[in-house]
Amino acid sequence: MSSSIDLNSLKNLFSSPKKIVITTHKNPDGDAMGSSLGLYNYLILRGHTVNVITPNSYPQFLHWIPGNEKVTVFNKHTDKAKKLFEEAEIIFSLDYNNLSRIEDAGKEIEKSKAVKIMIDHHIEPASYPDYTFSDTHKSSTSEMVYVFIVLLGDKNLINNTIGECLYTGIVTDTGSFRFPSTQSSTHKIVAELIEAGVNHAVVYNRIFNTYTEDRLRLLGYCLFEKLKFIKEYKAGYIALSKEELKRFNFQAGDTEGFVNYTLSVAGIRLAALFTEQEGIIRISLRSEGDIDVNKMARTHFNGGGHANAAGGRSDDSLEITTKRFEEILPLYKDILTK
Ligand SMILES: [Mn+2]
Repeated sequence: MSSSIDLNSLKNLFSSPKKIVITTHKNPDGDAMGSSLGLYNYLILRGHTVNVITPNSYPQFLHWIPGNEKVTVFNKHTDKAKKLFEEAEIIFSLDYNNLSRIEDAGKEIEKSKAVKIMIDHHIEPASYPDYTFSDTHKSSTSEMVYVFIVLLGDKNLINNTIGECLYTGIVTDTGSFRFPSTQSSTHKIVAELIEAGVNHAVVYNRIFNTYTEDRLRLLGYCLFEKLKFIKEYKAGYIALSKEELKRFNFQAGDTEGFVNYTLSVAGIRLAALFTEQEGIIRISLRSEGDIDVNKMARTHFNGGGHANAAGGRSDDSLEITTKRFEEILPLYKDILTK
């Protein structure tokens, strides 16, 4: 993590009870909720008053995480959230690097005089926080929250509750420890979490074995009927219209992870998923090795993320957007086909 942090001033900040708000990115995933609630459960043990604010709601399979009842969803309970922001003395930004990632809640953070702390692993962090813990090599923000708690001298406070939260973020953001971002430090931290009492098999079941029948059938439909390969460029994609999503009673989060199946085919190195939601096309990109989908998302799809996992959006139709995807492939021919 960044070495420019004045650790004593940071420790001092938390030495007396504070009103703290923890925020995380739009469409919160396992790492967003796991890191936020892991930090929440730690800070309440230290005697602080803590609330978590998400820009919008998040999938049901994350609702079991300890502390979930203390989460305020900004676009549902805006007045309550605004009041919490107003009263906050410390505001955390977890798992995002820029206030644009939290939409309207970002304006409240801009206005606030609270001390701002960012803990995140996405590239190019914005400069608004007073303290920035940014490490793009870390597997997950949850791993960084573990290190943050240790830095504050409180490793002994990491219990089963905090552990379950952080484990959730690590296991989801590493694709169950298979993505290249998984380091030896990741496994060492997980070992510590298991020693703190985390039952990883139970947590795994709560996260991954929670498909609805509709979601499983939507996956089957994607793989059998919708997956399109452009083998010349070692690429493949799935595109789902709003009518198709409706047919399977689509709920937010239902297509989470679907994009990865395309990469499981031998010889395929670039995968995309396009879904027509809320009047825009949402795009997920995944790649293998040195194919930089963060750059691709930034250049062509109003997005960004990590080198091997990024997202974007398009205001054009599903047809035009997938056509654009096919048309840009020749630009990356050398890297895709090497
Ligand atoms: Mn993350």
